[in-house]
Amino acid sequence: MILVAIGANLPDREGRSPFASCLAAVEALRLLPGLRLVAVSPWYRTAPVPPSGQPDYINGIVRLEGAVDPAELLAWLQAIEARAGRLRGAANAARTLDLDIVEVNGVVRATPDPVLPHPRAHLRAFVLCPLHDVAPDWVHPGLGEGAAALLRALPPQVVLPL
Ligand code: PH2
Ligand code: MG
Ligand code: MG
Repeated sequence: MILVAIGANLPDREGRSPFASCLAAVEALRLLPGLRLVAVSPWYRTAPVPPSGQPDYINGIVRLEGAVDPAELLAWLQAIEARAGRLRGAANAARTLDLDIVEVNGVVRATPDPVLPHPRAHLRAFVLCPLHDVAPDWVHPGLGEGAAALLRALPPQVVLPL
């Protein structure tokens, strides 16, 4: 199982909304060579983490199946982000589109890029809620806990279904 988290909180250059950018990203992810997109989560409106003056995010997650080299997948995702007008600024800066690899077939690796599973996925309700929707049986390959248990361990975060 491959899990890609999708987030956006800025309109793109053409004024396309963050939600529209997320939906366009799903269509781009359907076309990745050698992979099959098997589920798209519901979408959530989420408060920025850490709290800031940024606009709320739209977040969701897609589940794919197939074999892929994680570095190659990362390059594909960065190309999709670039097409959506993504500029690389400070960490946690507002963005037109963010595609994060959460999980690749149970691989655990500490070396970038990418570190797997995503090093902050277990701390983020905006990842774990949609993750639980598409993969309720997923277990964090490093921590041995499922999404529901990881969510219960977190302080409250604002994650509202769209
Ligand atoms: N992404 C971040 C930082 N903070 N907060 C929310 N709610 N949603 C995100 O996708 C998000 C964030 C860095 O990638
Ligand atoms: Mg991110
Ligand atoms: Mg990212």
